[in-house]
Amino acid sequence: MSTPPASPNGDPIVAAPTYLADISTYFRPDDIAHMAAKGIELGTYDGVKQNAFSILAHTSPPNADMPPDAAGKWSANRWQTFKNWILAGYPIGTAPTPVVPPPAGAAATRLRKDVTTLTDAEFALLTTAFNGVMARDTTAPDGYFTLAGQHGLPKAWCLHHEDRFNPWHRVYLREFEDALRSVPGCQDVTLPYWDISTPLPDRLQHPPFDQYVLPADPGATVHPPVTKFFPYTTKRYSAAEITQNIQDYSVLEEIATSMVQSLWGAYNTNGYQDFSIQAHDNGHGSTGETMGIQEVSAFDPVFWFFHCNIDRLWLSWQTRAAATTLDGFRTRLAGQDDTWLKAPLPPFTSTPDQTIATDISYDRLDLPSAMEGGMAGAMENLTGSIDAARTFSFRSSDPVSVRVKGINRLNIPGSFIVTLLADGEPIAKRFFFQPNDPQRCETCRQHGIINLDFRMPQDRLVDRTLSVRIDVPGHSGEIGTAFPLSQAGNPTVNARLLVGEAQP
Ligand SMILES: [Cu+2]
Repeated sequence: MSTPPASPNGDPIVAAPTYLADISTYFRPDDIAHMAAKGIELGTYDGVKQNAFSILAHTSPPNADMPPDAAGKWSANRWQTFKNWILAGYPIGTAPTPVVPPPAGAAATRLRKDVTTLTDAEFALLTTAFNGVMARDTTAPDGYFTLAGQHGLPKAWCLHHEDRFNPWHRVYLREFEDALRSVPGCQDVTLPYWDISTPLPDRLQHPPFDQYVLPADPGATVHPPVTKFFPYTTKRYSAAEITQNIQDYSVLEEIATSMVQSLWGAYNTNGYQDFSIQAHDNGHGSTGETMGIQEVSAFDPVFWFFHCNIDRLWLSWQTRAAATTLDGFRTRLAGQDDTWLKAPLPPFTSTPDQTIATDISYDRLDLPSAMEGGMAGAMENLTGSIDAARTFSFRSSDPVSVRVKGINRLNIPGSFIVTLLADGEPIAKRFFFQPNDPQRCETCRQHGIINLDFRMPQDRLVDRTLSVRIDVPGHSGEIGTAFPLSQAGNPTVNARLLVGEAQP
C-alpha cells in the first residue's frame, strides 16, 4: 500500500497502480482546492480520469508547472506510476486493508467478527464477558452501568451530528471492549458487530443480550435530576418490526449513499459522515424505543453491536477512500476545516487524529468489487457540480435529492421523526436522534439548525404536492399530533435533480 510521503521524491514506481491505493493520494487538499477554483476536479475518481492527460502534461518532470510549489513537484517515479495507471485503463481498485503494527508489548491486532459467525465457544466467552461487566458494582468505572452511562444519562459525553461523531464512538467502543477483556478468562474477547443489512441475530435475543434492567437511577446525579428512567428496563422492537423499520427509514440506502461519497464532508454538508450519521440515527430509531432515546440507548445491549457495525462501515469507507492513514484521510477533507482533528474527545484522552489509523480490524468490510458492474467502485462528489464545459444530463432514472432544510431541533423535546408526504400520503421518513432537552447539550446548541436529506425516484414526487410533518415519539402518542413546524424553525423543502455526466 502507499502512503503519501511528505515529498514525492521517495516514491517507488508502481507497476499496477489503482486509483484508491495510489493515485488518489497524489492530490493534496491544497491541490484539490486550487484546481477546483479553476473548475478542474481532482478529488474524485471521475475528475482525475477526465483530466488524466492534462495532469500528465502539467506534472511531467523536470519542467512541470504543477503543482506550483517546488516541494510538491512529482518525482519521475510518481509521474511514471501515473502514466502506468492511464495505460492500464484507469483501474479504481480497492485500497488494501491497512496493516498497522500493534503498539510494542500490546496484544495482536483485535479482529472483530460478525456475531452470527462466532463459534459456540467464542459466543460463550462473549456471554461470560458481558455477564461479568454487568455484574460489577454501579460505581465501578469498568462496570456496565458506568460505561453505558457515559453515552446518555448521567454523563452525556456522546458526540453526535458533528465531525467528531465517528472518532468519539471508535474510542468509546474500545473502552467498552477493554472492559469485556478485563473479565477473567476473557482477555482475547473482541466486540462483535450486528450487520444491520441482516435481521437482528437470534443470539442477541436471549440473556444477557436481550435487555438490561437498570440497577440504579441514572438520572439521580444530574441537575436537575431526571426521574423518568428508574425503575427502567430497556425495550426493543421485535426482529420482524426492526426489519420493517430499517426499510421504512431507508437505512440501507443511506449506508449505500455514504459509501460512495468521495469526501468526508462536514455535518450538514454532503459527504461520508453526513450520510453515516443519518444512517446511524435511523438505525437507532428502527431498533427500539430505548435505542431511540439518547438518554438511555447505550443501556440496551444491542447498542454495542449496532455501533460496532457503524465503526466497521466507517473503516469500510476509509478503506475505499484510501483514508486509513492520517495523510490519506486529510485528502478527503479537500480543504475543509481540520481543526477538529486535534479537538478533545471527552472523557477520553485521545484526539480524533489518533483514531484514523486503527489497529482494529474486521472479518469483513463493505467493499463492493470495483470490477462488478464497471463503475460500481466509483465515488460521487456532491459538494460541487459538473463543469458547464462538460456535457451533463438529467436521466429519468436519476433520483431526486430532497432536503428538508433549517429544522431548529433545539425546540424539539427529544428524538423526532420527519415524514415527507406527497399529496398528503407519507412517502419517506427519517429519524433524528437527540436528547430530550437539547438546549442543555452543548454540542446540540452548536449544531442547532439541521437539514435532513432524502433521495428517491422522480416518479414519487413529480406532479404531487409535497409537505413535511414532524412527530416526537413519546409525546402526544407516536402517531399523535404533529409538532408545529413554526416552532421547529419553519424548515424549507428543496429538491434537486442529481446531475450526471452524459454517457458517451
Ligand atoms: Cu449511536
